[in-house]
Amino acid sequence: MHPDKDARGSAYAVHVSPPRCGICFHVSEFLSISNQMAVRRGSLGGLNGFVCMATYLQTVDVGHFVTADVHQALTREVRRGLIARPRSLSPWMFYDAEGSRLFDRITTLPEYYPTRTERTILSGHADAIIAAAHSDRSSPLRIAELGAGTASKTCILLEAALRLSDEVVYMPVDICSHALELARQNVTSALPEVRVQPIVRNYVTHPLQLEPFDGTTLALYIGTNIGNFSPERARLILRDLRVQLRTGDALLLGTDMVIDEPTLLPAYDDGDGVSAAFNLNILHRLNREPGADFDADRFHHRVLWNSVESRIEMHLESTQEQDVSIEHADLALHFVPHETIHTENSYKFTDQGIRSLLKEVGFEIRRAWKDSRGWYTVTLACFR
Ligand code: AVI
Repeated sequence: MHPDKDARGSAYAVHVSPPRCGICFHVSEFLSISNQMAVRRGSLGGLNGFVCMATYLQTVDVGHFVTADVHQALTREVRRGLIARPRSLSPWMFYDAEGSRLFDRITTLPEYYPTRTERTILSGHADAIIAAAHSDRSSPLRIAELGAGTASKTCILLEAALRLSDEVVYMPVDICSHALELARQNVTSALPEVRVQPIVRNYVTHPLQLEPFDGTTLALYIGTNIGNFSPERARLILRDLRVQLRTGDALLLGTDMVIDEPTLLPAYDDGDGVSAAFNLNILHRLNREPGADFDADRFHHRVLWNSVESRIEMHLESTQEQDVSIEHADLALHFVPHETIHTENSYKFTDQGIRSLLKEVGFEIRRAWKDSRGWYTVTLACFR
C-alpha cells in the first residue's frame, strides 16, 4: 500500500493495492473494535462509515491487519451480544462479501422502496437541489459525501453541479477503499471534469476534517444511512459534520419516513426471502469466521415495527430449544424456543423529527423534497 494520486493528481488519503472489499473495515467494525456502539453498512453502494486507516496502512500489511482486527471485533461482539439478555448483534456484522451482495439485491427489490425513491427525488430535483445549495456559479463547489460507497446515486447531483458551477470537487468519504476506488472510477469516467478526492475514513470514530476550501461545501448524507444509528449517535455524527462547515455551506440529508406498517414491513421481509437471507447471513458469517455451529434453518427472520421508537427492528428467532457453540469466542449458548437475537434498527422519520434533529445540531432547513407519496425526504439544511 502506498499514498497515491488520482488521475488528476489529487491526493488520495489512502490507496490500498490491490483493492478488495473484503479487507475494508466497516464503520461499525471499527466502532466495535473501539468498543463503541456500532452500526452500518459498508459495501458497494450503501451506507458506509469511515476509519482513518491511513496511519495503519502506511505501516502494516492491510490485509492481515484488518482481517485480524475484524476477527477480534467479531469475537468481542459475539461475546458482548450473545451473552446479554435480550441477545443482540451489531448490524455491521451483516456486511461481509455475501452480506454486501445481498444488500445490493435488497436495493433492487420491488418491496424495498427507499433506494429507488431517493433516486427518483434526486433525478427529478438535482438542479434545484444544487441551485439551492450553491447560487454563485463562478465560485467552486465541493461535494463531500459521508458513506459514499460507489457513489452510484451521486453522479445525478454531480451532473447538476457541473451545469451550475464552473469548478466541482467531489470528496467521497468511506471506510471501504475498494468502494472508493470504484466511486473514483465511476465518476472520472462519466464526468471527467469533476476533481475527485477520495478519503478513507471512519466518520463516526474520526470525524471528518475538511481542509479549508475557497468556495461552497455541500455535505451529502444520503441513502437513509442516518436511520441505522440511534438518535444520540445520529446527533453526534451530524454535529461533528456541522462544525466542519462554514457559513454558506450546506448539508443534504436523505431520510426514510414513517409510513403505514403494511408497506414498511415487506421492505424488510420481501416475498423472495432476500431480506431473510441477509439477516440469516449473520449466522453463516459466524459459522465461517469465529467457528460457530449455528444451524440457520433453526432460526427465523423476524421483522417488527416498533411504533414507540419509530423504527423497524430485525431479529433472528430460534424455532426450537438448541445449543450452539462458537469455538473462537469460547462460547456455549443455549437457546429456548422463540428466543431472539436483535440484529438491526432502521429508524424512520417524520417532518417534525427531521426538523428537531437538524435544529438540535445547529442546522436550519432551507428546502426539502419528497416523492409524490411522501415516503422519503431529501432535506437541504444550512447554518442557523
Ligand atoms: C443500509 N440501511 C439504510 C438499510 C436500511 O434500510 O436500514 C439496511 C437494511 N437492512 C435491511 N434491509 C436494508
